[in-house]
Amino acid sequence: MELTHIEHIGIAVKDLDKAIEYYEKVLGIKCYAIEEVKDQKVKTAFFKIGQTKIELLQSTDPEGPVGKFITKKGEGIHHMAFAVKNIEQALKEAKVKGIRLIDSKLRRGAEGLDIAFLHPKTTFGVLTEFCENKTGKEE
Ligand code: CMX
Repeated sequence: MELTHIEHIGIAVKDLDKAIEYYEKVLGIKCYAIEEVKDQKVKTAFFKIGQTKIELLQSTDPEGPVGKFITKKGEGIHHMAFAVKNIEQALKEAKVKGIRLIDSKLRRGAEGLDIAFLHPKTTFGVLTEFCENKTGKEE
């Protein structure tokens, strides 16, 4: 597989507006997009530092993945996402190498990217996402 960079780091927060205020007023980086991803039961806010994004995630459903994470572990780093050249190939390779796939089929993530997750129990505790931008739009 070919990973090109860290696409984003996902951070679970309880209150998106309060978290945005911290990133903007303390760290001085501007939120450039807010988007609800219904499929993932989250509302997201994006920031960009160099080539890497920070994705803040507020759950819209306590039974969703971020809702459950917050209940169990509280706020904090939720996942790391790698940009890959060929997501289907990357998933195939991970599976062959014994990694448990959460998604064997691609999902549509924020910003229209094709995404898929690897289970944290087989990736040393880090929920890992692969992303490929097939939108034709520059990120
Ligand atoms: N990072 C590390 N470990 C995690 C985790 C995370 N984000 N979320 C759950 N875990 C751990 C649990 O604590 C649990 O550990 P223990 O067994 O030691 O207690 C273990 O993983 C298995 O948990 P589970 O019972 O299978 O847990 P869940 O039902 O909570 O599901 C997971 C966990 C990762 C399969 C689920 O959250 C998932 O499918 N995630 C992928 C989708 C997602 O996270 N979407 C939100 C982001 C969307 C976006 O970026 O747009």
